[in-house]
Amino acid sequence: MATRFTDTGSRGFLNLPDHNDYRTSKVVVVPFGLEKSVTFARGTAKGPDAIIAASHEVELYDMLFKSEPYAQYGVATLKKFPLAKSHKAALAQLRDMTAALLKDKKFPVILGGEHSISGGSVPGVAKAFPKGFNVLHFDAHSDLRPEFEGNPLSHASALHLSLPYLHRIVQLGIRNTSTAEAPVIRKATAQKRLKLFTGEDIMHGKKPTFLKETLAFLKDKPVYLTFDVDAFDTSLIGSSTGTPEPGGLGWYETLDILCAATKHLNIIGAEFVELLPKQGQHAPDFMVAKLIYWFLNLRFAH
Ligand SMILES: [Mn+2]
Repeated sequence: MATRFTDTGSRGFLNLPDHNDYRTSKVVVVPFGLEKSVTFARGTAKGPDAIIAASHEVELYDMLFKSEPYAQYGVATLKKFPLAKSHKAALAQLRDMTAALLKDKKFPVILGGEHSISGGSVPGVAKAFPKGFNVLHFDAHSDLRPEFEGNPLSHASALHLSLPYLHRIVQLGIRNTSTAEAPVIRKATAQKRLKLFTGEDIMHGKKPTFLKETLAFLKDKPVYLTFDVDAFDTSLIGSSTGTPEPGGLGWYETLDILCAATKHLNIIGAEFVELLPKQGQHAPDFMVAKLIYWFLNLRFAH
């Protein structure tokens, strides 16, 4: 394990030279900049590098905890490795890595890359948690298309690919779904496997009970977090994501949800996908890096 999963020395996520050893770190960051099925703006392959570079500017003192919580968990970052050539083989590669890390009692943080990586990570979680697990999903899009433009492995099918493996899923911040997804949503909702809350439900007060319902729905099993950065309102994420949608989550609302989720749910791993870094626009890169650090603090220092 240690030979395959070695850290990047002093320049991994957050640049923690004294707390980046694989053996002693609870968190392992996996850069997985897969970009195979992107249909609108391109460039998400550069997401992991941009997040790691921006993380070096994140202040390690967390104002919520009034300390530097990273020392309590440690973060190893994997050396960049070549992704398998075909889309299918790359997903299998990520499936095996995710399962191996979880079986090694690590907390994987996978940096995409396009959202179709869930088609690898989620089956990997299923291997490590054969008694079942739930998924908490932040996104502007429900990503439940059986296929998109003839491709069942499309980023627009990320959660459709994941559905057979998971027990239950809650989708938060959704503002865009499609005719093809409506029957999938109806069926999974009727089976009590899916709850979907829109951007309006959360940000416009349409469903004030969304958080309570989310926690109650997911708490019976371990939870994997899949976070598409286009869940954020376009005023925050701008054009630094492939398929932006207006009307999304704010920074404080997102932190509030993650604070409650880390307190009440057993989150066992996470992925952050669809950042498309743009030269000269560093605010979204920095926001995602800080989001991941503060999420880890909430997860491990609560
Ligand atoms: Mn999305």
